[in-house]
Amino acid sequence: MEKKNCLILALDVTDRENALRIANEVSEYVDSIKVGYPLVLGEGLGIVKELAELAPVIADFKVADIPNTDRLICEHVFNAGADAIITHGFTGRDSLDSCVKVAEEYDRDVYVVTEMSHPGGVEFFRPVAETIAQMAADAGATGVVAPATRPERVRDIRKIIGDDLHIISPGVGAQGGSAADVINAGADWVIVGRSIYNSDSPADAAMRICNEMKC
Ligand code: O7E
Repeated sequence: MEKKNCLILALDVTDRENALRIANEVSEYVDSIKVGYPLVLGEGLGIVKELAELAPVIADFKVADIPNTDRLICEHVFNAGADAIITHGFTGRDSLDSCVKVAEEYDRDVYVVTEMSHPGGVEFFRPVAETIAQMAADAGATGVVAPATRPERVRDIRKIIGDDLHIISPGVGAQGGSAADVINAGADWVIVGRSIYNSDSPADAAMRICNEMKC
């Protein structure tokens, strides 16, 4: 993903018409569009190809299965036109290796969740987040997902992965995180959903976040 605006749109609307309208309105401000279960279950995987004409698509399926099933999911998603996939790490190194291998075959990206941004994200992830971050680096992932709601954790995780891996960071706006703070803490991109797609003017909302980050 090319870094221009440091902003990724989380497009969690559930219908095609709204998805394409919002994506069109904000495409000049975002480096990528993250698509997950809400939209794909609503409209099918075909929406990925349509959105990919506007911006690179990150498929957020938080893949968390045995290596063979992970492989099948990654192949489907990359064949559908996604530029990157998001996977969990707690399933272990062999599962992650499987995703990285497919991504290398397709020349696509893999991001691994470390600690999640919501309050419950500390319950189980906190004790293992650093270990997962180290595994992501060892496995050759493109980057990790770390919480914008806790910039200090982004700092901790950056220390572990060094400068070679990217950090993409959700939790800005609706979840209380600040885009500028988390970029200063070491994130490469913020992932923003509701503050943009629920706004009366998604383009203005996206532009404001870009201006705040001065990326
Ligand atoms: O709170 P919003 O509306 O700005 O949306 C945030 C998006 O990031 C939403 O799609 C949610 O599923 C996702 N997300 C988190 O909010 N927290 C996490 O810890 C992880 C993710 C996520 O997308 O993980 C993969 C990047």
